[in-house]
This record gives sequence, C-alpha cells and structure tokens, in this order.
Amino acid sequence: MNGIYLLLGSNMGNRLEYLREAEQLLISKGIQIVDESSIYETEPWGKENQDWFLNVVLQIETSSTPEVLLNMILEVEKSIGRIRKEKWGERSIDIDILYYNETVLKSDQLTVPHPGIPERRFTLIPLVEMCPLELHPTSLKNHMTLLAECDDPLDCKLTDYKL
Ligand code: PH2
Ligand code: MG
Ligand code: MG
Repeated sequence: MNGIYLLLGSNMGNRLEYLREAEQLLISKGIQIVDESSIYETEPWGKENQDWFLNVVLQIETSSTPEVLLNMILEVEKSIGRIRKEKWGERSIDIDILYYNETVLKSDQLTVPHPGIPERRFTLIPLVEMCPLELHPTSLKNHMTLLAECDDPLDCKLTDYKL
C-alpha cells in the first residue's frame, strides 16, 4: 500500500456540508489532499435505525506521524461538534485513518490499517475506485479482490455530490 488514506463519513444534519467542512479544516492544518473518491450514499453498517451516511475517501499527504495525524483528526472532529455517544451510532462527522502507507500498528488509540476495511463495502468501493490494485498490507490482497470476497450486503450508491 502506497499512500495515506482517510475515510470521512456523516449521517446527521447537512451531511455534505460536514464533509466539506472537515476537508477544509484538514487543509487548514497543513494536510494536502492528493486525490478524492466520489461521494457515496451508504446504508448504515453495524447499527440499523439510523440515517444513511455520505462517505468519501481522501488520499492525503502529511509529514505528521500517524499519532500526530490522529490528534489533528480528533481536533477537526471536535471543532465540527462531534459528540461521541455510542459505538457505530449517528455522527455529524467521523474521520478514520484507513492506511498510512505500509504501516501496521496497533495501540490503544489507533489501529492501522483500519480493521474494518475488508468487511465494509462503503470503504472498499471508494478504494476500488481510487486504487484497485494496491495491496492491503496485512492480507496482501488488492482492493478488487477484497471487494469480490466481501459479503457485506449493505447498499452503497454513487452520487453526483462534489466536495
Ligand atoms: N461508520 C461507522 C458505522 N457505520 N456505516 C456507514 N454506511 N458509513 C460509515 O461511515 C459508518 C457506518 C463507524 O464509524
Ligand atoms: Mg468510523
Ligand atoms: Mg472514527
């Protein structure tokens, strides 16, 4: 895997505005956006009875370590007003580090690659769009293969929205 990839998600209020605001706040912290996926409207994974998400994947560049990047992300989530309530519950903004190049790490704060990648179509579909042949650093499978093997049945619709 080559590149640093983030997943942004929102399923509350003006979802598109939250995604835009998050991208601008990341840029204001010196993070460069190298590439972005289409925006997808996705069925909630992990917990039913909540609104559908908008999800987008960003490829970024930063000289910050994964830990420092995570702290910047937490500040962005906080300034957008995310209140952490329940696991997998609704949120104005969620920003997850999917990949940090080949880095594999597990601490109390952070697991990279993000452990949910292989089991979530809402993550794999934008990754297939951006980097279908990049290899997931622990499974050593590419994104096309991971998507073909993924048994997540939840819907993931391409939209015309632009960040
Ligand atoms: N994020 C979650 C839980 N469920 N479902 C969708 N469709 N998109 C998400 O970003 C998402 C989710 C936890 O962060
Ligand atoms: Mg998440
Ligand atoms: Mg998160």
